[in-house]
Amino acid sequence: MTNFPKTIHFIGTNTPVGIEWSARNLDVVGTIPEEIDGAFFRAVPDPALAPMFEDEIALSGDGMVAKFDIRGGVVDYAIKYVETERYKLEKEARRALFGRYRNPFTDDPSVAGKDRTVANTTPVWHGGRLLMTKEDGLGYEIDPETLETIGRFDYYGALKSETFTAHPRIDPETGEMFFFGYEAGGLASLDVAYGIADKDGNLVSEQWFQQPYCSTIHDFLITEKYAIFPIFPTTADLSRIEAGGPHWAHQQELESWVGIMPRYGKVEEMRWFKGPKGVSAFHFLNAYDDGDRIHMDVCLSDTCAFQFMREAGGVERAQQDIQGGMTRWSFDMAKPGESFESRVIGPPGDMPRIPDANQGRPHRKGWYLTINPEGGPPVLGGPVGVSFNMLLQIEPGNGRIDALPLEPGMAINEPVHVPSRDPEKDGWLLTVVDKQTGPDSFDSQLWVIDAGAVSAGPVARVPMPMPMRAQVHGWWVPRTELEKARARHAEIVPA
Ligand code: V55
Ligand code: FE
Repeated sequence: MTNFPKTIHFIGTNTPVGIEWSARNLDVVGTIPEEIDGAFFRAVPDPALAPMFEDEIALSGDGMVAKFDIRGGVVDYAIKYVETERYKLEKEARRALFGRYRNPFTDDPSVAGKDRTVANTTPVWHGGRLLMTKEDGLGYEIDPETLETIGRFDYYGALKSETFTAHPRIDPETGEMFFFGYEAGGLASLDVAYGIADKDGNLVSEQWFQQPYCSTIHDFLITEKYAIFPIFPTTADLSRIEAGGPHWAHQQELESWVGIMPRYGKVEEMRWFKGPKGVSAFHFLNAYDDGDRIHMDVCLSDTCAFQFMREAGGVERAQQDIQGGMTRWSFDMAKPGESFESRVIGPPGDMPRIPDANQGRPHRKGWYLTINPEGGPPVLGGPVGVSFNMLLQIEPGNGRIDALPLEPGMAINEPVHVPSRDPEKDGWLLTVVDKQTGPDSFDSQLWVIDAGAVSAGPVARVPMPMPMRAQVHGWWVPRTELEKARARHAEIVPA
């Protein structure tokens, strides 16, 4: 793979791999607990072809869907490309036809009007369906057993939005999926679609509203009562895009906003709260109701984490100079006004996780990734170009922090959480860890970590026999869910 640009987007753990492969009965060092029974799906961007432009970025890599299938302490692995319309067109042409990130005006004229999404951000499981998602388009449905692509998923024509978030939220009690799509009505439009699918995966509502300016709404939140849409000032401009320029530019002088509406209410009930200027967050740990108050935990930074978005907005700030912290924003819904409270509850970091059962409910613990200042120079790679090298556990209630720092030259990807059958236990974290062995070469391992004892390190490790490109997000699906989906499919399509 020597024909890729030698930029941060294609070196280190972003070195293209481009190999579809599978292996059964991988070696396990240590013992994987029996109660870990299911599939760890991963979204891995991996460009199949060298880009049209030298300034191509990591976020445009073709989506690959990977699966660790774990049962009885045994691990199987497989990874395949998501066969998006874009992937298939470029495969046929044997060269890149789609140009810059989220800019169709830079494409080869032969693909005008074709679906540009690469479905590379989150594998989402809901209603017995696996979707590979990216926020610039609709999800692609994937066969969870073969990893083959079934096709673009629009709820059988019911969904009107042109886009579907990579961060839907699922209520653990009702099984409903709450989701949104921004730029729902087209490139740089202010339209945001807010949707609900019932536990069986049927679309039951879709409402549209307008955001204050066209921002990148990467993630949102639900509580038992509310849906929460945070808006940060990284904005799109249609004339800039039409001129072939960047889709996003960070505007340091612009306010942020938080829109909050009853989650089963009408979008007209949205209340807008005004936040600090210039801040940014891509992910939220969780939110919950506390009487009339709402608390939400934000992976907040004082500017946008993506260099190419800062540059486009004229923000000159080196990656290592970005400040931030895990920040709790608290809203009093009984009081009028636009203001809310803010306090830092943990170190800076991102890729947060809570147990699925705590979604929208109070969380006692949360896990996320950070850069350890004492961990040596961070490994290059990942979505923003530098990798995390420490796993953190926070307990917002008492301020306690536990950490698993990695050795210098190591990188950690976002974990998934697997619940324990023992209510006294915190469950397990599964994550892929990379150790640098050369400029663009790594030994990667799947680690199984006791979520209640992260500093103790992994209880089991699975050395991987092939190179692994940096993951974005993952999703844990218990065996019972996989089997229910398989049984339902067998009813519909008798073997
Ligand atoms: C993110 C990731 C994306 C994207 C936009 O993590 C934002 C944030 C992997 O793709 O297109
Ligand atoms: Fe994300």
